[in-house]
Amino acid sequence: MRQPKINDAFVNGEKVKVIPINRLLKLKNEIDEFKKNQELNSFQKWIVNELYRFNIPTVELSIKSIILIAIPHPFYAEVEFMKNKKRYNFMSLVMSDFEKTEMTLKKILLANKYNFISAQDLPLKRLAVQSGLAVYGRNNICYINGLGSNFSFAAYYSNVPCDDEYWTDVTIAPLCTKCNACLRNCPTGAIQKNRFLIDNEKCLSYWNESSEPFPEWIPISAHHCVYDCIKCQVKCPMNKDQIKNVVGPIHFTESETNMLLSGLNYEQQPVSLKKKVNYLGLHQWPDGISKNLKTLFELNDN
Ligand code: B12
Ligand code: SF4
Ligand code: SF4
Repeated sequence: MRQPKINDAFVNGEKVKVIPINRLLKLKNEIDEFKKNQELNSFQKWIVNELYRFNIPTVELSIKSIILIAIPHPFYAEVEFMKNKKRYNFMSLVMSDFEKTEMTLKKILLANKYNFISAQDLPLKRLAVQSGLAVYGRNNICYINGLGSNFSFAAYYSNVPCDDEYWTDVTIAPLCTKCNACLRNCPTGAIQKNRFLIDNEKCLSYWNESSEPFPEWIPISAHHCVYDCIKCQVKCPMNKDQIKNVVGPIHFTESETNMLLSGLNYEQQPVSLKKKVNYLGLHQWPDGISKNLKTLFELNDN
């Protein structure tokens, strides 16, 4: 049977790659090799040893491929909070629309008598780069022509046949050889001069996704986002067209701000607040948001 034209079904800038399932074992062996030869911190060890899953699930579907989709999203949102009658402006990331992507995939695959299931905890960047969908940037984030780094990946196992032989070594974007803008703009020194792999335990995103207090070595001036961090992407020349793709301001009233500060359970939030929370993706890090907001208010009050 022939492969359906999955790419043509997506009309919002998504980029799709169908990868033969046997590449997963190849990738597992390559990551095993990487683990043997590299000194890794505890977080990296946890990711490569505990998080990644290389077992092909035993399900009714006869899995033949992985469908990897890069789903664009606005570069970031300007967000506006009211606190003690004062207005505060910060940045926030915006979620990719995973639901819509999955619906589109379902429509095209079912129409062609194929099916899929969600694939969790694959090494998505390596899959994308080695299958030729993306390249690594010096900041360790993936880039795709036309999207910059401004997308999230979603992966699915499917019974769509695929005989694409292409598989390359890890590749870095050519522009990175003459540019260090991300390294210079990283507020915590997570991007290292002498090593490609970032120190992910130093990455601001690691700390503001967690409920742990910020360590003292992170300068208060580093904080700019309600969660995560955009510093190594905003100054990147490969994102020059993405800078126009900013949404907002998204306004949070005084009472909404207080609800977020109090760490109120996301399920208990009023619908209007929940909508904003889901759009921005604040619900992903319920433990971090209140702590991050307090730090941002403190920074702006001084
Ligand atoms: C854990 C995690 C985090 C952690 C750790 C990040 C890290 N770099 O390790 C934290 C919380 C810090 C984080 C932050 C971010 N994350 Co994150 N994260 C993940 C997750 C779950 C795993 C990442 C991972 O595998 N890390 C382990 C290291 C070892 O893997 P690696 O970075 O790919 O390293 C490889 C390369 O360095 C390569 N390599 C080694 N030497 C060399 C040398 C050369 C020259 C080359 C080219 C390559 C190369 O081999 C390494 C091993 O495979 C993935 C989702 C997934 N399941 O893949 C999302 C994911 C990577 N994150 C994503 C995003 C968007 C981010 C942030 C940009 C969010 C933000 N705005 O702050 C930041 C970026 C931070 C950064 N500079 O990397 C996206 C990336 C999309 C994209 N465009 O690439 C992903 C894919 C999630 C998704 N569903 O889309 N993240
Ligand atoms: S800022 Fe420069 S070095 Fe960093 S990813 Fe972009 S092009 Fe590469
Ligand atoms: S996300 Fe922020 S802290 Fe992490 S590497 Fe990029 S600039 Fe540095």
